[in-house]
Amino acid sequence: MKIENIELRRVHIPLVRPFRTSFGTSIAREITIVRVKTADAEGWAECAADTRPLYSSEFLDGSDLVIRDHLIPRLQALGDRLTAERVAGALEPVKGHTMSKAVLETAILDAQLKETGVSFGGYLGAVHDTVPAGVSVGIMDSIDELLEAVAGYLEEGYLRIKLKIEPGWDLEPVRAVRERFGDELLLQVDANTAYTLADARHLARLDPFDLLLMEQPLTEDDLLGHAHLARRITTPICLDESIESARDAATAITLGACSIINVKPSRVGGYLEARRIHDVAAAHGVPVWCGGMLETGIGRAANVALAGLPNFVLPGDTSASNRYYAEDLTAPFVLENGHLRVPTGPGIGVEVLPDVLAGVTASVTEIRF
Ligand code: SMG
Ligand code: MG
Repeated sequence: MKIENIELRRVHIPLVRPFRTSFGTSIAREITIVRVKTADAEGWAECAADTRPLYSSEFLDGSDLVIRDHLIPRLQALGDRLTAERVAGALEPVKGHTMSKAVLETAILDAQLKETGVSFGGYLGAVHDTVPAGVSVGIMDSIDELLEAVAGYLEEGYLRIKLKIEPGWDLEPVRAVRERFGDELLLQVDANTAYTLADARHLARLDPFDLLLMEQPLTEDDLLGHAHLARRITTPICLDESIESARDAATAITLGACSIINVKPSRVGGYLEARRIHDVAAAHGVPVWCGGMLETGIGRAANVALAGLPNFVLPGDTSASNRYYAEDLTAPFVLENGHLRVPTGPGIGVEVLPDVLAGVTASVTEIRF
């Protein structure tokens, strides 16, 4: 495959409402969108790195620099031998930086699939036309505000609710949501590493609420801590931040550190590694679901395709466009009976809207190949 140029575009898009997690509040997404141009196609992807290194060590300005000075030169060195399947190997000598690697592999894969007329879902092995949608609900100022937000999402048709938790915002919001919306509601929590093993007894107090899972209670490199915690609570533990590769997944499962995995392609270096995690988990009988990083339609399209694979058996954080943005960068993803439709067109299967993109663009850097 011959690339003509790669464009790095910094965009700034306001969120429809602030999103608060245990590590901070987002009121907008400032991200880099990558466009790969070949003679016959344009491939698109978005980088999940946030302006601050709080979810993981990666952050936007650092990511742009790594992409420009350390990753793209390694792809240029491949010349015409470059394919999406060769990206990860070429970038392997660079340690870490999974989000920066993922955005390049994804944009190149999109261009490659568009050249050959294959959809992401078809390439990855999706077996479903639609995928069930959950929604991630941020930490709020009051329980009343939370209940109102959850009620609104359930009215829209969301099939599962995830509550962000932190010390001081855990038992009460979970109890309030259970009492108000009943035992049938699919409910889970995400701590984004806010607890320590010393909180085990406190976290066990969530057990009676019959949660689907507790996501990433402890810090990301504490697999052993999660394994200990798993023996002290009955709520299944799901790992997010801890899993950056299929090897991590195999280790965590073998240690008993998790019994469910949140798969985010951006966190693990791209869709090829994400599919390997799906496969490793399936081989162990461990269910997975597709996480989210507040993606625009560009990233969402590929995530929804991934969520169509057979072992994605739990609803994902793959919500509709209007959960995030008043105006998305693609035609909006909409809920249909609580589901999103897997795009079927070539590549990511959605078109980027040029006028909307131009309106949110802060700067563009073009790198000739
Ligand atoms: O895309 O709907 C979404 C966000 C889902 O909660 C979500 N993501 O830890 O799972 C997670 C968080 C990380 C992003 S917070 C800005
Ligand atoms: Mg998470």
